[in-house]
Amino acid sequence: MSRLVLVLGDQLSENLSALKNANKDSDIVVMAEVADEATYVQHHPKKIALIFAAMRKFAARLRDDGWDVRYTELDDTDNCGSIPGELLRRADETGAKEVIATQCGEWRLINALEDMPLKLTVHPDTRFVASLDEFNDWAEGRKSLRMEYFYRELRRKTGLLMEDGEPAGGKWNFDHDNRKPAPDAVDFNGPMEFTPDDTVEEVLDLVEARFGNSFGTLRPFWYATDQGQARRALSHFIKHALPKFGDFQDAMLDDNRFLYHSVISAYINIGLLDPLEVCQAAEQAWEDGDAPINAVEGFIRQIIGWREYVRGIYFREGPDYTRRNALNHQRKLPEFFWTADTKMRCVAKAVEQTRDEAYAHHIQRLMVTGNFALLAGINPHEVHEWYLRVYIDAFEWVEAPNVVGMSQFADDGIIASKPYVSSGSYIDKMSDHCKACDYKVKDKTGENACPFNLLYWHFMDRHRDKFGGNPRMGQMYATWDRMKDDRKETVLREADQFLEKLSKGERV
Ligand code: FAD
Ligand code: DLZ
Repeated sequence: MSRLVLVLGDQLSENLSALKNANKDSDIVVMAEVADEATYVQHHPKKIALIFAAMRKFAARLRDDGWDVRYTELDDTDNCGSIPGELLRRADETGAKEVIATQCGEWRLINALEDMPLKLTVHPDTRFVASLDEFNDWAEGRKSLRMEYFYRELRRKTGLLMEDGEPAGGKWNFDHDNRKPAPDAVDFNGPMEFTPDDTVEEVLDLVEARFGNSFGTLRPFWYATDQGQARRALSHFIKHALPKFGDFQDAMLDDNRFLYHSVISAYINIGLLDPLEVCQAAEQAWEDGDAPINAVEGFIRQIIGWREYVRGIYFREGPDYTRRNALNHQRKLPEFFWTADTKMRCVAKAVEQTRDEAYAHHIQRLMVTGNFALLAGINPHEVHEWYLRVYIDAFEWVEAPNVVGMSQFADDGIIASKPYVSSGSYIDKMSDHCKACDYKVKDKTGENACPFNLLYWHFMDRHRDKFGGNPRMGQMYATWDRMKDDRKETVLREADQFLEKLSKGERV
């Protein structure tokens, strides 16, 4: 008897475990564009377009390869609107009684599938370097789960940048050579762009009609939507940007949205690129003498280090992770996260480019929008929902640990050993935003003082009970303690005034 093989919108890989465990001659692939997935948060229209277009192309590829694919388009009249509903409908249609799936990336959908009245066999998602069992074995019994040590295990496992059992270049980590301030000029023109073909155009019309009012600009749409295009985008990055990736990884510029970043996270996350293949391509560039070790090691660490590690944390910590709020932050997300209407130029720039591209690079996410939300005490669940909505690469398994854990410290330090907070001077050092900002980054108090300067000390002061004993923050508390009392009072008063304006929805 036929079985149904579920392929989700972020599982578009030929070597998907569900496909590998199915029989092409007798089993039936089910793929469905459904309202539940398209609306469980109000995704950026570019994200929905990428997923639907890539799903349609992948379905065509599977059919060419001989699979029987039952594909439901969003506007099909008999569309049941949810993944379990579509599976039940296809089971009715075909007489199938069993579903084969690959573990999906959000607890929400895992639970919905488990509740479905059909026999379900779930295979592990093998599109990662480490299995969840390997992560849990590594994590078991450790006092703290620092990414760096897990990363080293995966370097050994993959052999990436390893020479005779030792790290290539004599060090595991070359960050000391990275993270230079923003360059005066960037000689990379950004990610490879693709003109929409007929399939993509059809999807863009659909998305415009159904989701055109959501936050985010749909057109121009330039993302890759199949494996061939994604591989070309990867090669373009390796050749033209990887050599300087490390140097300017943390830099930000008013007039350059991508600097030397790869912009491939969405392609990896939905299955168009394989993470190991990406890392091997970067390693090859180093072996060929085309990219320096600091760039290549830094890039590989993001993928086999951070990406694998946050996935392990998401599944280890369980479904309540997105509700954690260790610092009891309760302020509402300010409206300017949607409008970009703020005098803080760095924030306005990050939100504008998020709206236009569904993309911001790591430091914009962590040290601009994330930093602001943490300093201002925004409710971390609201912050989490914002990130899940606005970025093209956002799926809960990767988004939530980055936001709830790394950026908002809401998991009480499982991921970060100290909160990622900074005053305006960090943003000034790493970017050119402050030069043209309405606020003055050099002003620590007063009418024009950069809000990051005020809020930084406010954060440190109000969370002293939690962080006062943290050795990595001792120096900052010592600086605060050395400040004169009247100066401290001014800083805290002005920060309070700023936060009051923020809560009232006044323009800040
Ligand atoms: P590059 O800077 O070129 O890095 C190369 C690759 O490394 C990325 O494509 C990505 O696959 C991987 N990577 C880098 N950093 C991380 C990380 N911290 N976690 C996981 N993978 C990483 N990444 C997502 O894929 N989805 C998200 O929803 C997401 N939300 C984030 C939210 C916050 C608050 C922060 C601080 C980071 C988040 N990240 C997320 C991680 C990172 O910012 C993005 O992966 C990266 O910006 C994507 O751009 P890029 O492809 O140009 O990456
Ligand atoms: C994100 C997304 C969207 C917008 N739409 C669909 C869809 O219509 N059909 C589908 O199979 N998958 C979609 N996805 C991806 C899923 O939301 C994703 O598989 C889960 O969140 C688990 O990661």
